[in-house]
Amino acid sequence: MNGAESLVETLAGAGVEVCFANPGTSEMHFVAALDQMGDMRCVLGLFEGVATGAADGYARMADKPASTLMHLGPGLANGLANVHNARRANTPMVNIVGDHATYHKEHDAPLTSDVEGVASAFSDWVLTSTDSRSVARDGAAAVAAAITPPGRVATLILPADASWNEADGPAPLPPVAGRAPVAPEAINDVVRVLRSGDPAVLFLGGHALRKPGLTLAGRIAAKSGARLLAQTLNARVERGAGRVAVDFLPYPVDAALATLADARHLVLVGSETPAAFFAYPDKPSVLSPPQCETHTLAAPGEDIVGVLEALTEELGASQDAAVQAREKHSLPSGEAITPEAAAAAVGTHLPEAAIVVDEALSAAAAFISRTRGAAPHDYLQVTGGAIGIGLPLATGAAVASPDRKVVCLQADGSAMYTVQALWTQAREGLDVTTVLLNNRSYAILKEELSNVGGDETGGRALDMMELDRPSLDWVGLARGMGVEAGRARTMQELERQLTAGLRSEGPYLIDLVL
Ligand SMILES: Cc1ncc(C[n+]2csc(CCOP(=O)(O)OP(=O)(O)O)c2C)c(N)n1
Repeated sequence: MNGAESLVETLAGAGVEVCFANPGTSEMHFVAALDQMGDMRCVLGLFEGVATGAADGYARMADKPASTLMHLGPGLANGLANVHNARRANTPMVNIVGDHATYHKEHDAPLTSDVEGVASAFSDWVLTSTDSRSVARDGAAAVAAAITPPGRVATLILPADASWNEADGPAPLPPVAGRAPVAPEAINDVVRVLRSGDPAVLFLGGHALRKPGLTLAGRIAAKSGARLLAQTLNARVERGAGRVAVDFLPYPVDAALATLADARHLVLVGSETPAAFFAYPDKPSVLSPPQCETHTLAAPGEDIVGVLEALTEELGASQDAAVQAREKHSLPSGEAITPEAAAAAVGTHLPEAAIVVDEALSAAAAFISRTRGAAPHDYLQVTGGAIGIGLPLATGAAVASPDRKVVCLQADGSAMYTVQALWTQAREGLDVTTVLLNNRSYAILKEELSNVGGDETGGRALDMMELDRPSLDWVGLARGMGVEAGRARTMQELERQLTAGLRSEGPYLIDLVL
């Protein structure tokens, strides 16, 4: 057995079932090992950002890591924006990055770079295997690092000779610490706050937004009068009819400030202290008001559900909160499609147990609001604000959840970063309906231009935000990659296209002309 084979067997033995890959020469032994070992599904992405975004989507739904396979420093660099998003989602991820053979590095061949340097900026754990006999142990350590709560990015760099030289065999997964229990003092502090009658917000993130956590948070809110609020961008929220409803902190600074204006206490439950996405002239960076005290009930890696259980007991909060009612929107019969009307149609027709991927950007608020009372679904967002994740995230989510419909709400500019994901969806026959929000512009940047005081700008600046010269043929692009597609210019056409897309069991793209 060589080093690469020992690695594949180690990963598979540790529960890593899928590898999202874009390989090169230095990874050929790993690729060959995938074939020989046969325990791992290998999914090809035609750009590394597709592989990393798909690994993120997979892990968000499967609750365990996928591996990626990338080609030296440049391959990894191509994938990093979505590694960043994954890290911000606390996604467990195992990146395998091939490198030159150890003895070849000194020759400074064209693909030589500081791979550890490239990896370090976006990984929680980085290691270069020194030789073939340590590869299995290193691989097991990488999986252990990735699944350490709340979920981390581990990058293992694999020199070619560590791949092809003789190894001893696979290595077992070392022990991994579970979620740490919360200190009783933190619980007591929050009990005191919630009993005080002061206006309090339970600010939810991570597993607090899955059904068991939300149900408990709902009871605590019902008993204490505290308000529930989720982070602006979340890895995965279980929402829709029958679930405890939770609003997301809005993205625009003024709206976020207004949402938190009357809070006297902000209780972090698996979330981070809310900060503005960007600084703006004359606006604060911190979104909670000055008189508001922040209390950490549970850090993202702590036992969030356990502490919510303890808190419900302490407060005697045994009554379930009211749950979200099913909402069906009356669909406007007018001709033009607006983001709001499109969102109402999607919310009304969303199938039960769908996975919704939201890279809708300027239309996101409309979709969040109109899917609130949709059939129960999971909602996945762009956690790190690096665009170009929607199509890959949907791809990975569909690989993880073959029995569920994935609906990808995809802004057009962002789609173009990783459009190759459509080809992977076709190749793998994935059940993804993409609603492509074709507004032919970087619309959100136009808003941002005026937010930073750039109202006076002229045509040249605005031209950097227009995608209409030439306009993109989305139906043609999708079909060119093997994905069925149709165009909707009116609400009637959208309804027809939604029916076709949701009925299809493979990938389908709706070019929604806004
Ligand atoms: C990796 C990365 N590059 C650039 C940006 C800056 N950026 C934010 S939004 C945006 C344009 C988004 O346009 P589109 O996806 O069409 O959505 P719309 O604003 O039209 O709704 C850009 C370029 C970013 N957030 N991430």
